[in-house]
Amino acid sequence: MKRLTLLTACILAFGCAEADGDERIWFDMPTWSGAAAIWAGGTDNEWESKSLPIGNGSLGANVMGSISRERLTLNEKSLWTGGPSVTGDPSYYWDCNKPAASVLPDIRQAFLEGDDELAGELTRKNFGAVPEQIEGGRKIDRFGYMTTLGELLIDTGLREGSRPLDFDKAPDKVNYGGVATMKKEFRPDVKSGPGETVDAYERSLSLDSALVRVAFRQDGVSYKREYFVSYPDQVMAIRFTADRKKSLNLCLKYQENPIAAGKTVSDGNDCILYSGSLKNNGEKFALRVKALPRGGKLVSENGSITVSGASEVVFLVASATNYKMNFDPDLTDAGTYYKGEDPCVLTSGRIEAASKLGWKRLLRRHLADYQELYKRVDLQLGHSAASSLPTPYRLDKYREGHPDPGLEALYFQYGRYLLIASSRKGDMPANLQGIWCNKIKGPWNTDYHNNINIQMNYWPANLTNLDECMPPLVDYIKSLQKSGGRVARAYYDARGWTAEISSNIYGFASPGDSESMTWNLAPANGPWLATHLWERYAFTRDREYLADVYDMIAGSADFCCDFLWKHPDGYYTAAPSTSPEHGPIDAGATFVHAVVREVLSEAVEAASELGRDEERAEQWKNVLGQLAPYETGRYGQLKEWSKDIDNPEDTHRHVNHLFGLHPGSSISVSGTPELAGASKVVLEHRGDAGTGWSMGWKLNMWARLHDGNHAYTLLHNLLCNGTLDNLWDNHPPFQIDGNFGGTAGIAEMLIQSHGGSIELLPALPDSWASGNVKGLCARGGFVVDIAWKDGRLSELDVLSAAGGRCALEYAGERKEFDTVKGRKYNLKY
Ligand code: FUC
Repeated sequence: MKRLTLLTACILAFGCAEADGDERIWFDMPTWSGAAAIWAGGTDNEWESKSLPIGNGSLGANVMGSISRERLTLNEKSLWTGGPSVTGDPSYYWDCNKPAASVLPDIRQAFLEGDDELAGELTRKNFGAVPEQIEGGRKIDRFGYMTTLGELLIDTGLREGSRPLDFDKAPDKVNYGGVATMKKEFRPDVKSGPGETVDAYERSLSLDSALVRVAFRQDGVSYKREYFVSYPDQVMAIRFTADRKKSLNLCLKYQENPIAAGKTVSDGNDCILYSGSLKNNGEKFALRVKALPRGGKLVSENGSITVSGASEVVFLVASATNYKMNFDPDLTDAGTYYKGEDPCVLTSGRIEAASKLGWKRLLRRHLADYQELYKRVDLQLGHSAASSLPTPYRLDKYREGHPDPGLEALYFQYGRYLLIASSRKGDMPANLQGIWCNKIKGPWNTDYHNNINIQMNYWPANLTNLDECMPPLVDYIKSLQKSGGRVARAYYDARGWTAEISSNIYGFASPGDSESMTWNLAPANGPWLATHLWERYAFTRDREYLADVYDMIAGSADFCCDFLWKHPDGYYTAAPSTSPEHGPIDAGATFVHAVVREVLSEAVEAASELGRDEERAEQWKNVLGQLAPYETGRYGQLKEWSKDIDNPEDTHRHVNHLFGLHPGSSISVSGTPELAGASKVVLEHRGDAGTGWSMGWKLNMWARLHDGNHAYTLLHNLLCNGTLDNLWDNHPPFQIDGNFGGTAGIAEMLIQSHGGSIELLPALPDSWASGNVKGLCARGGFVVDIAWKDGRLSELDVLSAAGGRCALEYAGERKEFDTVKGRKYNLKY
């Protein structure tokens, strides 16, 4: 079908896009029903860019929306291999640290003598973990990975649309302007005009309601499917309807993850139950599906559910594992993380309760829960002609250079949606793919990477009014305390705790066993995580919360004091250290000092806020006062390493040495203009391309430099070169951090509060001449609504959620006043 005709048809057929608002991601083409999980021998070219994700923080699903078979990929966030039970001997898991601290004096001496090679060699040999255990000639993977929960396949008995193109021959790589390589989206030419097999097809995710809908017509019958995952009721609910009575003939089957041992059985006449355990570590899990049809015949036998001649069918899906977060694990107990309730019992209770509620009440409860969070923030950047187009075409038009501020606002809100769907209280945090992975073993184990990725996931949380998404991150940090204390002692003879490059759901804090130190030597990652504990307080001013997390902040500050080396020149220095994930093993990487600077200042503030630890805080202040300072190099750049070896041609994706600019606060345009200038030189050298998250981070940094137009360039690049058709961030492959970095960056363009005042419109680009945003949060406990016209602030309301003094800055003008908790202030500039 020609583009023009198709677009016109879309606008006519889906005028409802307007009614639903701009806040939806949608497709006008079904995916191919013949696709199947790669691990089941299939081809799955469309999952990454065409599926629509839903979730409630623990249960996640992707809707494919194909015609003759619906396919849902499933995840339960705590379904992980590895951990202390992997060999039945927990010491194998807990005793993998090397006693490296004793080698530190030799490494430092080597640096002093100018023998960097020896310092590097000693570091490489000692700062990894002991190698993985070999059993029966096989390496036993103690770290593990999040694995798929399997898939639900629902055969519909309908005819597939015609498909002239062969999927297997799809070119899968294309280079967009030399910026980033991404998978080429590949559109099947399914006929979608009237009279064809499939007509008026639409698959959409509404951000307003966290609902996926699939709708189409075939042979004069309109079919509709709806999907959501409820946090309050802990089930996924699916509803199939048709506008001609008795025309639904469905057969639902569960496709099991082959690395598990288990069985799917029918449970009564309307339910199936899978119960099993991972072969690798014995983690137990269950999945239960129950059908509630209206009319027709229902049979459940041999592990499948068949409904024939029904007018409506609701499926309820529940899943659970026996994993339970454990902040004080027994290091001698292989099952220390598997003390959760029996997953069969848990899922049975959830399904029973949900069946009693029924579709309508489940939906109402889901909407009440979700919308309370989502609707707190509204962003309007302007309308665009392309807003009613299916998302892939809209993205194409944007790539062709057509402005689409609505798409940028949609991308902003999508990050908030994804965070609500992947991070709710009671579970581990959003991982590298949030909660959505279609593989047995996904990229980088679908784990928690501590050298940018998990932190980026949480940048938008408080800033965009989603404090309820923070508890999983706080719990994750808690889960690293015990093991992190062992790491601090073994490698640095330090008090407190830290965590190295990657973690899992089993409190893994050690390095990996690799000698590749640019990623494996990462002791600043624990302190970086600790800064998030303080940040949450800075936004909420919740003293009870601060008292709860204080020991973790203080422990991190202690760790920093101990792991630094007092160099004979008088400065506390990180030796050995690295800048992620390139360059030499250094005698003082800027990134590490920047993180230490942040966490020590925060610990000092936290102690004073709570009136605790006066003496201890003196030590923190003392180290802070003698910390190796920032330095500029021969190009005027902020130096990345202790030597002036930066290469202006280096376009590496990591820009961690600018940590003080963002997410930290030790570098700012007004407070440290020279350092801000030196940071700008670095950003210019690094360039405006990169992997998805890298562009997301640079967007935030340019916003902090108050250069709205350059920040906008990065946002534009992120959308053009690092975004898939379903608006997922593309590293490549799909990695969710860039979505969150993008959302936070857009917020940072509109409001900043890291420097002691609330800066309004600090980085407004020319492209957003007029607009408004409601509900963004600022440190100090303020909620800000602003509108602007022709590039000038026109309206301003500040709600004081915590009382206290409020300082505002706009266009060089400062206003300061005392506030009363709970009062809203309308101000003029
Ligand atoms: C860090 C990054 C990579 C990737 C990985 C998951 O190591 O440097 O680009 O995002 O995490």
